[in-house]
Amino acid sequence: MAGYVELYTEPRAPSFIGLGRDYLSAKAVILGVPYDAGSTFRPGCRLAPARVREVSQNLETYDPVSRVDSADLPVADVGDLQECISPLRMVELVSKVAAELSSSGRVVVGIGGDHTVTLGLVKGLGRPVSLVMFDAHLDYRDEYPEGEKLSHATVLRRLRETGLIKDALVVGARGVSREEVEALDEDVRVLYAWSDLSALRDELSALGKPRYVTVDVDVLDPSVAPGVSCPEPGGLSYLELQRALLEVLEDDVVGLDVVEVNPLLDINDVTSYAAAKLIIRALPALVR
Ligand SMILES: [Mn+2]
Repeated sequence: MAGYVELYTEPRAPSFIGLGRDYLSAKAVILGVPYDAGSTFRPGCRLAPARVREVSQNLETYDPVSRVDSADLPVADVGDLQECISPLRMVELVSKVAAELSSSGRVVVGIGGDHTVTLGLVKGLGRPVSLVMFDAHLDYRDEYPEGEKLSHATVLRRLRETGLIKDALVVGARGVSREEVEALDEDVRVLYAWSDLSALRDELSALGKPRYVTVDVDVLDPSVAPGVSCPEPGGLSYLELQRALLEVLEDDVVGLDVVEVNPLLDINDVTSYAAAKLIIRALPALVR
């Protein structure tokens, strides 16, 4: 049986931290989605999967505290989804590949691509989940730009409409519109960037399970992650994000993505490095 993975993905060298492609025996699988037609401002994040893989070669994968080396874990890198222009086709292909990969309980780790790719990844889970979204923005517009229903600025709204997201917690938001805030319902909670992040634990205890986690790297401060399409001042430090992410990953997480790295706008690849390190640190929690 030729599966969707063989049909719609291509291996990419170098692989993320040198992982193999054998997804059948893996507990987590990395999938790049080089798609940025949903970027409303400055394109370029279709180049992120390749750049994040490349810089991952230069990062240490060993954690001296847990004594776990992420490069030794049962994780595979299947490469990238074939390139898509249409958002509907991208969502369809991503969801088919993600569904196949996540059967047998494998956790898919998506590397975007713009934030629209999360729609496909969540759809691929095939069951309702609760969402934790790290993002400078709410991505809750109905149309953006005017007339466009499927862009990175509308992704949380579209996710809610699919019924696949029971409830959601947005962490680190600070660039929001009146329209979005007024449209939020009580099942979407927001921990703004200026709040005390120690409130995360209480917020998580009120959130349903299982959980899908999406990290838009623009949640980081632009001084930490300048390579993003829509930077917003006042963001998290790298360690604040890593700590918060690891806290979220303590409990019943069925999928993760890291999106919106834009290598064309980056400085010395620091944003790609931040994304790669975050994934390296997240892997042990995903294969437990
Ligand atoms: Mn976003």
